[in-house]
Amino acid sequence: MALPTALVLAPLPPAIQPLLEQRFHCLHAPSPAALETALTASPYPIRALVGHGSTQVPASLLDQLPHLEIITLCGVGYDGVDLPACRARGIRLTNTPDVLTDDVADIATALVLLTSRRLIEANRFLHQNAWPQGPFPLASALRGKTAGILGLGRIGKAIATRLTALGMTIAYHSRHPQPVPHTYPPSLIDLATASDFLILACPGGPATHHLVDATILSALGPTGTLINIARGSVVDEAALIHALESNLIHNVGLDVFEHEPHLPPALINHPRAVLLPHVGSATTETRTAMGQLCLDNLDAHFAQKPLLTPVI
Ligand code: 8YV
Repeated sequence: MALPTALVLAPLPPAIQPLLEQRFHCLHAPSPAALETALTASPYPIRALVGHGSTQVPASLLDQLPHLEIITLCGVGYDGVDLPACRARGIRLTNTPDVLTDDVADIATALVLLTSRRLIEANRFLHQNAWPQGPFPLASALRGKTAGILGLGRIGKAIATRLTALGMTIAYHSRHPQPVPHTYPPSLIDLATASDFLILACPGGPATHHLVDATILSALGPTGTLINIARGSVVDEAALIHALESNLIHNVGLDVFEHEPHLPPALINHPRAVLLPHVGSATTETRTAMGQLCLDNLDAHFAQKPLLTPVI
């Protein structure tokens, strides 16, 4: 029997992709041109779509996939997928929560430490052999400082656990208060005002687009640090650059950006910007577990069994 056809907008991790190729006739489409070719040249109906947390699946693409049954994303985010359009077409969607929680929370914690203790500058200081000219300047301690977490889901809670262990006080704001031993400022601006570190761990998408704007950055204040491990779309990047350059905030630690993989030069060149290339879940162990979860969801779907991690 012919293998079902899967449109692969982003390959699964190296350990898993070969297993996908054994189960599906894979049409690889990493670019718009390749997608156009795949859509016109495929003699077989495309029944599955594989992507990652930032993959864009608009209704216009779904219109070109009349036989699509399931979208499986190698990532916890699914903000690029048109959920109402999927629901209207009866298309199922899966993501990969839980398996990446610890790694992403580790990166958020690393960014807090890198920014508070100025460790990137300290590393650069030695690579420039500047130590003989004098000591590296003092940085700031974490204990007693307030970490304000926007979005207290699995990742937000894991970040809170780590920062509590480092002696920080935790505040959070999310859609609803939760039964946790942390303060709950009633709005994002109240959270920013109360925070030394404002840490973004909320979903991406239209509901959070540019949630962190000039007003929020001004409330965070001239000694404040913005940490983003959520989605670049949550922050008005132009306002962030202005706040950095005008010393309205102290510094930033960013793993996500509005237009990945392209960053504005003003951010690239700013000495108080600690920047990472969206590596929150980027370990061999975690990405392999994410890829396996994608495969298991696809296997379950085509075997008419319950999905492991359904979104819809
Ligand atoms: C990406 C992420 O999916 O989980 C998410 O939503 O943003 C990342 O883990 C990853 O970079 C690609 O798999």
